[in-house]
Amino acid sequence: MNVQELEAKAIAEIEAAESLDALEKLHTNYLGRSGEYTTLLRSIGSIQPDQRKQFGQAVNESKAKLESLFAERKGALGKLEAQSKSAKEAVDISMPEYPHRFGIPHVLAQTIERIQNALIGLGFQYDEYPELETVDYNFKALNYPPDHPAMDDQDTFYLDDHRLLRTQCTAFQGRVFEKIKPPLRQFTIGRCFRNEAVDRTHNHTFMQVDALMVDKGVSMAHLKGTLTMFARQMFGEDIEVRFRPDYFPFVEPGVDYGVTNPFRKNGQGPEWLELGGAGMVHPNILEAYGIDTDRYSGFAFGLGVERIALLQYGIDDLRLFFDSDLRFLEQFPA
Ligand code: FA5
Repeated sequence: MNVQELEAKAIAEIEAAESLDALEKLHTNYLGRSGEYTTLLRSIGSIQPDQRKQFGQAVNESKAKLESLFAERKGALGKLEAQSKSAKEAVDISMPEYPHRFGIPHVLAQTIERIQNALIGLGFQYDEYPELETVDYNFKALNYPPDHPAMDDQDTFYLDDHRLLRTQCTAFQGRVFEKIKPPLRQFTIGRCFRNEAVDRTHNHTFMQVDALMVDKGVSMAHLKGTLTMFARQMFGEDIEVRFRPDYFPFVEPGVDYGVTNPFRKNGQGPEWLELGGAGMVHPNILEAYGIDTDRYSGFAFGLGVERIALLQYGIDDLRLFFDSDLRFLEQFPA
């Protein structure tokens, strides 16, 4: 190949090079130490002596021409590559951002907050108590005679002979009496556990709100007044309350507490719904904690939190609260 042919081939390839890498390789192939131009120069021995000078000059001029062509092409390709790199890395600020998903409090958490606000408004103080309780606080301190059948209604999960998962928040009473002297107004909300056949209104794990008030001259009238005010705050002014005699070992007298069903239409659905139990604190309990029953008396009540939520929202199955189904939960924005 003579100089002209080699140069023409090199120019065509330089112009066709599409990247700086490819161009670099071409440079080595043609102008590198063992490139095509070096090979061509070495062939000078086979040229007629009087033509050697001219040959040498032609090769060197061609090399110089190629060098400047390489430099030119290198500049152009460098620019192109920089442009496409920044185009690839560019942030498109006109793109809409991903929508944020904000959580909402669970419907039961909303009900709990309303219960807390209502009772705090009535002068009660809130605190939390253990779910894993002793048999003593859950039953014995609450005036259950040993082996009394009332305990059978509240079968639960025992860890051993002395510890169980509490069956009722009423278990908080012994702990309150041990640390607070009357006058006192305390309440708690928390999980309770029972060995229970699960249905629309019963679960093995559920929540109760329990309250306890002890002061001078506390009577059944205070209990009824408190639970009437509570019902109005939770369900509205039109609600009616009902108290019927009932038995719990820790109250005397004891009542069950129900409210009118706000979702009853045209005689459909139950007229009254039971929310829980209540009564005057049994004197045996006050005496066991050294409280003078000639001066002090008290009332207590314990209500189902899920039952309150069912009533507030007109839901007919408490199992929905535990299913974590967003289609249900999203219906209760805070
Ligand atoms: C009690 O647990 C008493 N400790 C209430 C009490 C407190 C009476 C203070 C007197 C003084 P009872 O077992 O009826 O009572 O339960 C009270 C309420 O808890 C029920 O009315 C119901 O609303 C709720 N409850 C009870 N068991 C379940 C359950 N398995 N699932 C959902 N809610 C329940």
